[in-house]
Amino acid sequence: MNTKRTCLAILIASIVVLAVGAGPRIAGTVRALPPALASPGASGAGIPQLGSEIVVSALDNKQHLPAVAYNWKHDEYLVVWHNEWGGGGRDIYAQRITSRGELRSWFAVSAGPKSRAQPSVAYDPVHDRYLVVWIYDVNGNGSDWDVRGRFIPWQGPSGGLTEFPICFWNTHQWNPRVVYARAQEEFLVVWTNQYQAGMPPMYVSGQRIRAANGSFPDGAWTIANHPTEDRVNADVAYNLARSEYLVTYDNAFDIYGTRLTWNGAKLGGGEFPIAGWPDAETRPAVAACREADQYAVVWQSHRLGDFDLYLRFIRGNGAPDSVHVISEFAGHQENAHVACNVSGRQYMVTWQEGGTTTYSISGRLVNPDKTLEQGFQIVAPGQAPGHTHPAIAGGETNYLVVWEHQRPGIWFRDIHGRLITPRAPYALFLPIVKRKS
Ligand SMILES: [Ca+2]
Ligand SMILES: [Ca+2]
Ligand SMILES: [Ca+2]
Repeated sequence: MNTKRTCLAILIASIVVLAVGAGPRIAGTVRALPPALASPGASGAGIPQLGSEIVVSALDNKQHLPAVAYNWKHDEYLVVWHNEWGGGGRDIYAQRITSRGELRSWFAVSAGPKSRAQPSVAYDPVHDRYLVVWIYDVNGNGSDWDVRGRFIPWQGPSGGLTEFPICFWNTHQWNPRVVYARAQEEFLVVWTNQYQAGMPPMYVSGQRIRAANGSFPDGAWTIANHPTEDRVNADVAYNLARSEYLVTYDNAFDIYGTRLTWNGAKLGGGEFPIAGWPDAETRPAVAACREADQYAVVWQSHRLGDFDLYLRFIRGNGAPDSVHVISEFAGHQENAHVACNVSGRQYMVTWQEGGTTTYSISGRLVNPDKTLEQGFQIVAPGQAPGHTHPAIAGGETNYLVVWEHQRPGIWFRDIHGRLITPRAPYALFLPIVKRKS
């Protein structure tokens, strides 16, 4: 950080401290308005530059739940999603997109007669390939869902790298999320388990996977459970500053987290509350900015009849930090997702925003120094239900946001995206030193 930027950061920090006053109260207390509400655009960076809308996939089917990862060795993104055929079968597809928005190859990650859905993807620079994970309908009748994965080289799938089971317990596995741990050269996959009988409650498990060969250093283990409450909607971030993880989830009412060492041991006494207001807080997403040794957790809160979005910083050592409003406008702000850029210095949050029938996609840049830029619209509402379930990855010069796009007047649903480039003076992407691997 140069002198000018250091001074700017100190100035911003001073302004924020003045504006904040008393610290936020959150877990288990009456809702106090979070501190950053009055300071949008604190750094003066303004609305970022939006690239033109990208049609990621427009097959004549229903395409759902996109996820995206950034590959800095080739300066491109890989978008994955599940494609629902007219007959109801589902497959996992992928599309490469350069950081300039050019489409590269399209391919199937996993396809066949039994459904595959809910993909997640992470990038391994050492082997220059991705791990894509998803759920798989083992019996083809919905009676037992598993987690599977496949390594995908950067240019596309290899016949020698076939899909493999990650969890095949006879309970249901849902919503897997994968993250890459650079120091260990491992992936961590987390997911939710559900007994077909409905009890015991749903709980969150994890599995470490060696990036070199797909082997498991340990068996799967329980990250979060409770005797009478569910633990669901798990997400995970890896903080390279400490080689640790933060796993976040909800119990349908509040947001919780558990920090893990690189080998999966629980830190700081295990589960801790992140948001415990009287309203229902659900669907957390988490990212880590390693240069700040910090996590950002976003979630939706159902209050006064609609959803609002909030963010809490968690320090690398696990200390819960300040709470900020992402959006409290009328209507629903929901299904938030967050990413840090590849230099580890800035977050971006994206979400779906709307009323009763149709949704737009919005975004907001969030700085680790706790300044928030003003929110902006990424795509306007379209044909109901419009634009839903956005996902984001941070690159070197921009972020890629992708979402479900309802094609007007027809059953088909596509995947669209847009590149978001932050503007100076908050030039957080310049200049960074290219790492070796
Ligand atoms: Ca299963
Ligand atoms: Ca609550
Ligand atoms: Ca709202």
